[in-house]
Amino acid sequence: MDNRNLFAALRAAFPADLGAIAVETDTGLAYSWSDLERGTAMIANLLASLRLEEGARIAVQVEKSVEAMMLYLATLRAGCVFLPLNTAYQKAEIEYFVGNAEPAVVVCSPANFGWVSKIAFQAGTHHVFTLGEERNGSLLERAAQHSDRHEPVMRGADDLAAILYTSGTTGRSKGAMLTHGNLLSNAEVLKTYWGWREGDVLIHALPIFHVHGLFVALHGALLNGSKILWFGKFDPKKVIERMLDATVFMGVPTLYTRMLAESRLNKVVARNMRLFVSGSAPLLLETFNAWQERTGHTILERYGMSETVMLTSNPYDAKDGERRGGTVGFPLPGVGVRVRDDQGRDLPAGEIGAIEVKGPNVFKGYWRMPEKTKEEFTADGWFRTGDVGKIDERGYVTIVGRSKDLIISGGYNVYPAEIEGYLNDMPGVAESAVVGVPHGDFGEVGVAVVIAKPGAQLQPEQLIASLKSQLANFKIPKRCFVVDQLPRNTMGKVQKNLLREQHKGLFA
Ligand code: MCA
Ligand code: AMP
Repeated sequence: MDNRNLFAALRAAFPADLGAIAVETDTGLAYSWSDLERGTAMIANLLASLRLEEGARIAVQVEKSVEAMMLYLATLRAGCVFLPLNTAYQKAEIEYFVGNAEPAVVVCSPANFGWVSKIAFQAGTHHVFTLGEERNGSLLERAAQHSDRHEPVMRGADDLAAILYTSGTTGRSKGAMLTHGNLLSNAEVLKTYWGWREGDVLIHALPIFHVHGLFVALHGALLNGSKILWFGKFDPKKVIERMLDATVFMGVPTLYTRMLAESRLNKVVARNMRLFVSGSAPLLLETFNAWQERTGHTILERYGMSETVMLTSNPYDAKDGERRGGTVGFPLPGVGVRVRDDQGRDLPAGEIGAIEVKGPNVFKGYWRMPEKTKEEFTADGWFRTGDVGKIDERGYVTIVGRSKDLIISGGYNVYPAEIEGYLNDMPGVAESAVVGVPHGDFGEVGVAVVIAKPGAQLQPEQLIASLKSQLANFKIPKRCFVVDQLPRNTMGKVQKNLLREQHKGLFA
């Protein structure tokens, strides 16, 4: 049986000259393809030496680094399951993920070892390593003792490769189980569809704990044997400075609006680029138009999910049609997209309904949540995205909203239900509602509206400070109001749309 291990496919695409540079970092480091080969082999051998059970999870919460990227590739190589965690997550969040996923190994940053290792050991994890941003920490020290030769473990297309937590709109996060086949099939489709070619160079400025940076950008470059210009953190000036040396860039809308704010951005610096991809959150038409006017390039917007990797894309080749701002393009080859009403009937072109999808890229289900998984698939096996949209008569998909209560802020998902849960647990709070309002930089941010218990005196800044001490920083509402009552419909349900309307001018 041929090995369908994703790493084997990525490794097969390495250029013949392994001495060539694979990654150049914004801190002046250079890694050859041979460094990637040897580094991932040594880490894979370290993992193999631990004699972990089949399907063992490797949970990772470390700052972005090339070594962190190698840890991801080594996890695939060793046939384990990679579980990336946002570096902004704090104690309560990590406790949930580690308790739910029960990883065999946890890798954390040296600074967090104290509290992370305690959580890990309490959850039954036997191995906790550290990995710093300066190629320091116990993981690399231990890996250095192992051979730099390793045969990728045999894996089938249906075997798990990664688990990505994507919070449930109602309460706790769900672990989306992605297989080697989900990831490889999608990477192969995108390689062709986005015209990856000899000589391409990718600018990688996204985090590597989410789908966009970890799979879409990274797999795109690796599966094409392309050099990566690696940025530990997004800095618009630095990215613009390196654009002349690159051909492909992927980002969330916030990255585009921040680069547009730089006077250095113009047609000259962008003249060697061939592709700018945007996704993870809606790209405003004004951003789409401003980019075209300023750089001469038409951003290619695409649509994906943690549960499905990429679903649709605006065309790369003009022969397939124009890139239409405000739409997310056509279903990718092999992907089914349909729009249905709430009786489950297909809607005619142009009518708005629930977006459902199907294809080899659609995940296996939610980790240890068979009931929840079943709810999210239709009887005929289509996945309910929770997005609301339409398909026009030319086949373009447009996302017009979400049925799931979700705020996408700077490309990160923020779930009002989770924030409301924390607010409602605070002394003196009777009830709360968190809604998304437009924001010039992050696209959309959360605003909290809170009702005090009779006689309680609530200070908004104290509520925010309390949230900050418990939740990832990007989730914290940017404003908090204490009010006497919340607008409700006849069924007594809070009318969040009225709250959004009331506060929509806060950050415009
Ligand atoms: C940072 N802050 C934020 C966000 N990021 N607030 C709201 N939303 C955010 N996204 C706040 C911090 O809390 C902090 O506030 C202050 O901004 C500065 O923090 P810092 O980390 O320095 O911010 P930054 O460097 O400016 O980060 C902004 C960013 C980052 C570069 C846009 O958010 C980012 O890299 N976003 C990309 C997310 C991503 O990869 N999405 C793909 C998901 P304070 O000082 O008060 O604490 S995958 C996906 O969605 C699907 C599958 C798909 O289709 O791709
Ligand atoms: P995640 O939960 O991180 O997988 O994010 C997936 C969600 O991001 C999708 O269900 C959409 O709501 C949203 N999304 C992704 N790409 C786009 C896009 N191009 N335009 C609008 N929303 C998007």
